[in-house]
Amino acid sequence: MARIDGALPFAFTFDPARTALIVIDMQRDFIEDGGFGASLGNDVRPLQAIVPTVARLLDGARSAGMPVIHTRECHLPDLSDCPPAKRLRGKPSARIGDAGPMGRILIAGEPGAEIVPDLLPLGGETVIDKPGKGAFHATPLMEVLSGLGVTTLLFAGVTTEVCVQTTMREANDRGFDCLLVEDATESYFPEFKAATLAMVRAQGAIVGWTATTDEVRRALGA
Ligand code: TIU
Repeated sequence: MARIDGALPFAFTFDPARTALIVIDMQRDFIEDGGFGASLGNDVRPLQAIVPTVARLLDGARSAGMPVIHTRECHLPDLSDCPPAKRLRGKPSARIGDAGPMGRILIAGEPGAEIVPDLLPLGGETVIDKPGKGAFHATPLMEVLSGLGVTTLLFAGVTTEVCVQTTMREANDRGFDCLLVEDATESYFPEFKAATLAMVRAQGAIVGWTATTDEVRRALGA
């Protein structure tokens, strides 16, 4: 068993052989100018800043032989999996499916929907395309995790309070012990990231634990 004494709200004990790392939506559409995140009016630079940290976390997980699952929020080219309620909400500068500098916004197969070059999945790693914010909704993720026999999930990616938190809550309800790697996740809103970390840990780890990339790497012997 591995143990992170400094995890919050209390020490986190886990079996690395029954643990997977889930990296949520580290896509150009959220991290680079001209994508979906920017179209919503956000400054994408804080998200760019965590890429090296996520790379170090990936390195630690891969060195430990831990399964890695990458997700991508994106839709079919005909938008049949994008509810109008999602596409038409608000007044973004470009909507899902519109043409942008990285191809059609949040559409599978377009350059913007790809994971950023520094974090590209390796052969053999699972990539889950998801139409929702949560990665369990309308995807095979649960079957993939059952097949791997994992009971514990480590989470990284963007954005903390939207797709990462939604997926972590979905996983918590499905019986997984969940740990959010706090410096390997980011939000466009610092106060929302801080609030998410606090609410995850509150009430005796009601959603799960938090720890840093270095703490996770040390626990994995990296
Ligand atoms: N807008 C925002 O903060 N996030 C998303 O739309 N998707 C993800 O978090 N991946």
